[in-house]
Amino acid sequence: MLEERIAELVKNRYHKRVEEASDKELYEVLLCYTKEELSRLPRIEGEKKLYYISAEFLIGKLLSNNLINLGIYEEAEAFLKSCGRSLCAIEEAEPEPSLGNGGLGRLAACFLDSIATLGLCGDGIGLNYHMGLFKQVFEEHKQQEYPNPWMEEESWLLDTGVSFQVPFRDFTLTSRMYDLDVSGYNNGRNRLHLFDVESVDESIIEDGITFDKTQVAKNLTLFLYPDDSDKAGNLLRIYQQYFMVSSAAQLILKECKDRGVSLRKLHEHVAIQINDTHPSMVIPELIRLLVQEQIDFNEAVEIVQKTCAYTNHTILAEALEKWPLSYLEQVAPQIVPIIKELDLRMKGRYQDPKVAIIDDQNRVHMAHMDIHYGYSVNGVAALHTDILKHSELKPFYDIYPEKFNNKTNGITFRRWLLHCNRELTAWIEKRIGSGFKENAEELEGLMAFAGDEAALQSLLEVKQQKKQELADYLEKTQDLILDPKSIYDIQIKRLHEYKRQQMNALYAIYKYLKIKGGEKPKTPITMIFGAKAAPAYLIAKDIIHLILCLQELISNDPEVSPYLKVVMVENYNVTMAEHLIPACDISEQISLASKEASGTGNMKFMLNGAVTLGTEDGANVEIHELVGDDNIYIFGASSERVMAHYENHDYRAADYYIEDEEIRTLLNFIISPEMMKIGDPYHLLRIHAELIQKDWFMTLLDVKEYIQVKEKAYEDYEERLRWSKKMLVNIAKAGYFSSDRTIAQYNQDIWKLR
Ligand code: Z15
Repeated sequence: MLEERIAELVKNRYHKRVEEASDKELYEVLLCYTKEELSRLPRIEGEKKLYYISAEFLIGKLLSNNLINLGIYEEAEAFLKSCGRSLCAIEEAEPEPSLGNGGLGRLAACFLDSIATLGLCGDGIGLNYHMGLFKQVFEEHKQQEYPNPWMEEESWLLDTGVSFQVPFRDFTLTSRMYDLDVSGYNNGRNRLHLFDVESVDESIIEDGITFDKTQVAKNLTLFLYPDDSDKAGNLLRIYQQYFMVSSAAQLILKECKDRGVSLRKLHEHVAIQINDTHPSMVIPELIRLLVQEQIDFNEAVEIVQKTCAYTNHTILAEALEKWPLSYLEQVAPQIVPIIKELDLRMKGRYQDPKVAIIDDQNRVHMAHMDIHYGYSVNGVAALHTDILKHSELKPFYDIYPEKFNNKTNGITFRRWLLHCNRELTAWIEKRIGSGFKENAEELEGLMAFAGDEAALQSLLEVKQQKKQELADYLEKTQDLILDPKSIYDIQIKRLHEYKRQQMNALYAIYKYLKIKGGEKPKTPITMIFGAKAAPAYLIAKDIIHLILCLQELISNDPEVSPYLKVVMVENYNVTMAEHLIPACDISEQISLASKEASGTGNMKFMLNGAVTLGTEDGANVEIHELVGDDNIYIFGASSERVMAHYENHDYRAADYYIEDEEIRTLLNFIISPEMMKIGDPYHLLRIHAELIQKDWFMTLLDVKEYIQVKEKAYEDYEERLRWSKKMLVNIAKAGYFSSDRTIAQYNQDIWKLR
């Protein structure tokens, strides 16, 4: 069936045999074939339906994901192989949709996979950004941004023909709905609805990623969150958000009417999950539309309150959206009186200005609206939810203790194990059977092999193969040469000061100087970075510059380069992560405690047998509890201590610089003549000064213990079988972090779909 249909498609389209077609042609045929198969899957239905609204869905490539979930990957691979073709090579031809920045968007994609896998009726709703996130290119050791078009003539998108009118103050736009089928693993399908503007015009993009921000009808869905550092950027973001939620609200009400559901009972048939505050305007928009449907305002508020649930993903103040009322007036004045009324009602009940929706500067606190007018507020890891309850959102927790709940994040094992690490999957299956593919907790059964030398030895061989494969891939795609015999120490995530890539860079300096001084590591070390910086985040870009300069300095130093290599991969994205994670020995999760809400890369690494070097932050805390002290490297100040420093304003980086010679040496190397010769003194001086004068995320507080603990990890790596046991325990305990578990909990506690 599969064989005949694929051969037929190749013949009809290209008048070729499978053996003769190009990889790109075969990709297009597989795309077409897989779409046919997807359309045959039954839609998942239910009395109650979830809508997961998110500004980002970082779905990654979809071909192998769909083949795996359809249960036909092996068959397709075997058939192609019999024609002398490689499915892996064909996958390379697929463009990656980059409809997300990082963790938040990737989480939404993992959730869609698990919702369908659990057979829950739930669709995603988002925007169809034509260029997605920018493409990162390194020029003169600096990040440059370019557009990243990902939509081709043939794609996974289905034009539904469904469209809505979205009313703005100065004009009305027509939204058009494009769908992606979301297959469950051995289950039916849901959909991801991506709304687009019919009038979008890619030709207004100038050089790089700049464009006329005032031409909203032409630019609305061009890019994912473009520069928001100025007013035009902020306004555009509000335009995008309102466009998304108005389309969403209209779709939800339309589907209810089509199902014959009375809108007065909306909450019995619909749950809406608001992913961070980007979709928060769905609350006033739904109220507006229900009132238009002749429902009384008070009742509309009650209905919406029983329908909407909010997930918080950060406590970083700058990431919590507060829109000036005047901006909302400019974009969508029709929701402003509703927001004002919602605010007045709460001001009548609670006098504490900390819980006001509209503050004394006339800014609308989107999260506050979600908490007052939703029925659930959840954090994304145990520590994060604790901080929300007892510190960040304490005044709200005091009012609504019953609304707060934790849902520790998770990842889909289909992509982050079965797809990206087939060798490890086979290794596991050989030992505990295939039940773990349906029930991740069965990985625990691997604990029986903790003393099995043959199993531990072969686990090391699997890791070695993935390291070799990464070296081959990076050589082919980025001209980078890796030593597969070295330790792979990897930090991949968005670039942000709180994630502290700068601390890892200081380690590179430390090690460089040690090697120069004659202390060579027993096993060579490869430090791998991957990170995009927001275009307007200057310090983040300086940190990239620092890392790229170190990369060059070290690779040009024959005394050091056999023992230490620093590489920063270009344009880090989901596809790159799928190559890097299986090859990793040491997973860097070194955020300043209290700042990383959860992290999800930490879980992907653990599942692939990397050992974590991290702080007690986000989900690292739960990883630590699960694997125990012997199977993780923990360092750094506790979240309590960090929060106390902020409260008391008593952290001074300069004191560390002045009083600690070792720290001074590391920092001063940044502006040493050898570095200034390679890099741009302006940027190196700026990051040097930043670390001494501000260091807002307390690098210098933790850097010495970080170095110490990392040295210990490298030392332990030498005892290969003991190390392999640590790897095994990490894999065995990773079951908890399956997004199937996370979604089952969302459903049990929040959505109650069945
Ligand atoms: C984002 O990726 C995250 C939080 C945000 O508020 C925004 Cl705007 C983007 C991340 C968190 O930083 C990370 O810790 C968490 O694991 C992830 O969301 C998913 O919850």
